[in-house]
Amino acid sequence: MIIRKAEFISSAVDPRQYPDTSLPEIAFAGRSNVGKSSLINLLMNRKNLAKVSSTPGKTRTVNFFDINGSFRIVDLPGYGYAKLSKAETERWGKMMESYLSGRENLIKVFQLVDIRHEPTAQDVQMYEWLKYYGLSGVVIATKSDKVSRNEMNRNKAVISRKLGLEAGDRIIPVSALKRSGTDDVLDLIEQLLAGEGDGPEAETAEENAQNS
Ligand SMILES: Nc1nc2c(ncn2[C@@H]2O[C@H](COP(=O)(O)OP(=O)(O)OP(=O)(O)O)[C@@H](O)[C@H]2O)c(=O)[nH]1
Ligand SMILES: [Mg+2]
Repeated sequence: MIIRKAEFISSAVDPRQYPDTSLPEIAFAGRSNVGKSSLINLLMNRKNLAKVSSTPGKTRTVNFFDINGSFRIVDLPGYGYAKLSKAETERWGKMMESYLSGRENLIKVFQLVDIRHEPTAQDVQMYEWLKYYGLSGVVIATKSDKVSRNEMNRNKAVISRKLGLEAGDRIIPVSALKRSGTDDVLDLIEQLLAGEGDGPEAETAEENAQNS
């Protein structure tokens, strides 16, 4: 996939602030500091599209990005941030729940986990949530520059077992530092978007393309 355009659209805390549902969306979820925003910048080949910080809790809202005018990437606020107050945790839960449960144009949520560590209880809970909403199946293991190839394979197996991945599910190692893994993620996004196009709407889109 060639990224011709990647543009920030809006930040939302509430469904009323979401953009319209005309484009399919793929969201990135994961623990705070796992590297969601870094990966989005890497995929889009842009330094500061999504805000990155070494301090956990940088992304506090649901952030929408328009890609090529044909789909959206959604940067979700991280969880498991130690300093989060009870009120903030509740706010996070509400924000996530309303996005995950009610977003008709959301086709997949990529779950990011740190390749160095066994998934936390919250990672497992998040992934269960995605399963419940039919949005699971893609796990991205970040910071692969921090482990050897042997460790990578071993840790992938641990992550896979702990999250309960099934046949056909994917686990993709990436490194924002070494800029690796992006082609795999972009190819997968392309496949997901193509699959989304099955059915009558895709035919219409194809016809439109042929007619133009
Ligand atoms: N070594 C290494 N560091 C990374 C990688 N990806 C991200 N980081 C670093 O991890 C820190 C957190 O990255 P972010 O992209 O802001 O993480 P996030 O998941 O968006 O965090 P929140 O917005 O708090 O939810 C930053 O200091 C990044 O530079 C990676 O692949 N390798
Ligand atoms: Mg972030």
